[in-house]
Amino acid sequence: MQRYKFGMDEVVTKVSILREEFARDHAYNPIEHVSSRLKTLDGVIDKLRRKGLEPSFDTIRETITDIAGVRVTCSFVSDVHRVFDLLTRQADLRVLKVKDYIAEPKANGYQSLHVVVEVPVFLSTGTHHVPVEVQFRTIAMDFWASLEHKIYYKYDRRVPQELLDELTDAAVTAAELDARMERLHREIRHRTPGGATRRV
Ligand code: 0O2
Repeated sequence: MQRYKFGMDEVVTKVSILREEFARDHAYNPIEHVSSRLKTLDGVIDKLRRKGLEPSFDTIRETITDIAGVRVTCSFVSDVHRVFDLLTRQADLRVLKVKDYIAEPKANGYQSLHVVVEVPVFLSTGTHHVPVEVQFRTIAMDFWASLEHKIYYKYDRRVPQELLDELTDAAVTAAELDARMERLHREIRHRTPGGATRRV
């Protein structure tokens, strides 16, 4: 677990460096919030059971790639892609898996861009490569996902259908809000000093 924590810390540092550089050199911050978490051993065993696998260190190493998780919340969808590109292009990271739930939202409406990167962790025993899952999303996507997560816990995964329908509907509203805010943001960025807008 310690190696996963170190890998996670490295990714958090990388994102924090990008965030600081943007704020200082570009006077613009595409990253709103960064958080990280290590899955508990119970959580890992639970996930293995859901996948129908027996818990062993080898199966954990081979199949569970989100023990270390980092979440990057951005203001706009374009920022999500921008920060994703900047991180995954870094030479010491290897991209293992990408799941683009923004291009293809889940049936319940869930949206986020997930990537599993392999990070080298340098210890006294040598170099160890650990997977870290990074989830990129907008504030609206994050708002939706945290509420949905809470509802699932509250109903112990047996959520009434009308609530599920309403959640899916709310996800569409969140995506519309994202598109609208992005459009406004672009208009403001291209507003001329006289006040006229140049649409892009
Ligand atoms: P937690 O509590 O965040 O750790 P795979 O790992 O590819 O075999 P998995 O785990 O389904 O299969 O991968 P996926 O689809 O990339 O989802 C991983 C994580 O994304 C989940 O972790 C959640 O954090 C988030 N996620 C995925 N789908 C949903 C969703 O419908 N609603 C919400 N709120 N979050 C979602 P965990 O381990 O499920 O949970």
